[in-house]
Amino acid sequence: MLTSDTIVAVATAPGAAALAVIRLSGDAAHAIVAAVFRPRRAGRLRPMRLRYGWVVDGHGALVDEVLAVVMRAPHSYTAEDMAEISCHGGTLVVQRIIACLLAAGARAAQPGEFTLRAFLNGRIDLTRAEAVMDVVAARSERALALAHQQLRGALGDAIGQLREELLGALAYCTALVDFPEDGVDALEVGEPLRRARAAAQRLLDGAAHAMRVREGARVVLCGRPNAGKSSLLNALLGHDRAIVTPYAGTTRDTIEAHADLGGLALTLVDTAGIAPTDDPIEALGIERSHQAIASADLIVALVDATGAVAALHEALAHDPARTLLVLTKCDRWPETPPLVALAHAHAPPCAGVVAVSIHQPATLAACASAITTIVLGAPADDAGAALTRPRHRDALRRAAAALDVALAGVAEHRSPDLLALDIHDAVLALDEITGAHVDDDLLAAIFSRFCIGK
Ligand SMILES: Nc1nc2c(ncn2[C@@H]2O[C@H](COP(=O)(O)OP(=O)(O)OP(=O)(O)O)[C@@H](O)[C@H]2O)c(=O)[nH]1
Ligand SMILES: [Mg+2]
Repeated sequence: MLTSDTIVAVATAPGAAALAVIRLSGDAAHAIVAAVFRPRRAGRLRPMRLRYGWVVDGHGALVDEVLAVVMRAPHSYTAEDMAEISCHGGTLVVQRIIACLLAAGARAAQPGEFTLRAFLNGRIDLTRAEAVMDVVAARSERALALAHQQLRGALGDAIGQLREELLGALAYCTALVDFPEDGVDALEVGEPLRRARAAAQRLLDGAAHAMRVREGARVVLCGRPNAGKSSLLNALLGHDRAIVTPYAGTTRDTIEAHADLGGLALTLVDTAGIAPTDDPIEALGIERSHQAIASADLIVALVDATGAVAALHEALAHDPARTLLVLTKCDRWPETPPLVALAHAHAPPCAGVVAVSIHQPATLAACASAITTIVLGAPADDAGAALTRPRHRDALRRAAAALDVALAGVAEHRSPDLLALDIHDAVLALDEITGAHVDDDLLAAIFSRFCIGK
């Protein structure tokens, strides 16, 4: 391991709290903590033993009552010598302790610098480093489960297996370069390449699903005034977020709310009803509705099932493939003929059709389930491994393209040195995912999104 300067940061959220945790990592972490910590009972700090005492400043004045612990490299988060101080969770207390630690020789950590060190020291690969942030940022049960899976190494391991297949084929081709008269055995090279290509495809097929699970989706409720948009928003949220009245034109601005629907983090957007208007305020609201629809991952188009057929066509005018058609107020159907049959018969193909009533919980559950099913798309079928970021998907696409070229080369009996070049390209693309081969700009971009102290 390289020698490293010692970084310090508060690892807990700012503000008043029961506790705050300050962490240090680097060669001098133990010495710096020892310089500011006065244990109640004499004796050195020993690894993994929590000690009770006080932090004192350079003049010997008491700063706070704390618990301190040190960890010895490589048995720590960063794989370096580390220390943690649990103090009272006040903004000023934390600032003063950090000032003491800086005065004793530490330097303030950059965002994500602890996890960056864990990566640079080889304790975790880049997929697991990213998963650390995903665990912190997870807004839904599924996103958290996915992040934990990746933290345990599911994606890193899957990419590692792919890489092994390729390295075997690469070694074979490289060995043949000195014996060109032997020619490439199409099975010896083709089989591992085909296996790797198929595994890459399975991961690529599940990428959209995994990214949705991680990022959530923006679901926009739209339709004519009075269609029941705000009522559905409130029903899906389980509380009254938007005003509902019998008067058309109640909602004038977009209203956003976060919901965990079926374990998926969704941003639900209620909009002003779309209808011809001379009122300039209403027109501004409608303009916002159109903007919201344009930014939607899924458009939920509401049509009052007791209303006019024309509304059906309007509802599917935006982007039918991204639209779930929702026929509302279905509790009223015994009195008025439903549009359901019409919707199925006349609507252009859309992502789905459901009927709801805010008075019938089963219809609301069906609507929620239709939303999450459409948003999620096809699930990945690779046990646990998933491409959770565009960066993973782009790199694996490049690996797959290089493999396609190599496989075509095998079929055309191309020379082993040329095959080796293509296989090597594929390996490099895989190494970008795990970080075995990655440039500093990408690392800086990834870790700058971390919080300080992580
Ligand atoms: N019977 C019945 N009435 C409903 C249902 N959903 C909404 N309503 C009623 O329809 C009226 C309009 O509902 P809103 O949710 O305000 O409709 P909206 O689409 O948000 O209307 P604007 O904000 O004006 O565009 C209210 O009186 C609701 O109580 C339903 O499922 N069944
Ligand atoms: Mg409304």
